[in-house]
Amino acid sequence: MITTNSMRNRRAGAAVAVLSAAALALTACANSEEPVDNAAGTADPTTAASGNDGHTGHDHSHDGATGDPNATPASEIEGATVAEGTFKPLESAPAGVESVTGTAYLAQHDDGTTVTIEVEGLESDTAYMSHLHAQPCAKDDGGPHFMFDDKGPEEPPNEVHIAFTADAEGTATTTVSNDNPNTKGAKSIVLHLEDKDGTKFACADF
Ligand SMILES: [Cu+2]
Repeated sequence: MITTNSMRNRRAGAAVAVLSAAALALTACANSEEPVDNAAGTADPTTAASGNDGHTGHDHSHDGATGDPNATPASEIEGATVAEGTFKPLESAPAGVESVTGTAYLAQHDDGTTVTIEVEGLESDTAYMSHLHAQPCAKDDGGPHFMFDDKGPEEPPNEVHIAFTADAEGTATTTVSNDNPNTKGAKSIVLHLEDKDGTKFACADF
């Protein structure tokens, strides 16, 4: 579902700065085994200096990916075009998260992209990871990560990652922003366990 917010936004700039300041991040997906080509990446010097020689599937560094529960949610950014999706459990969802529900919002606006997720049915006080993905949920559970530049690094800010932690009730709401507005190739958002395989357990189509 696509909607357009009617008024201009004043707070998106602050939200974008949160992400732009931290360019390093992990990748939790199985498609992240290839070495990162930093030379083809973005101009952010902290990314280029990371010397990241490729992911081994998972680590616990969330720089550039940690959501901000207090940021202006994507659904409330003035002047934004907002796509909305509903989280459904994947067949691979293990016990504990097999009844996960929720909503994802993908907003495009003058300052870039903002993603907000609202999730219920998680395990209490548990950390998870999510990303924008390049395929619909019905195709290979969302397929590989969405990348703004498909020859760029497999990490933020070239990808959109959202680390989040469920509260005692097993719910989580958080927001991440990116200064690139071109999310045309982002078809879904996938939720992952923080296990060594980054197991996909839920997906929402945009
Ligand atoms: Cu993912």
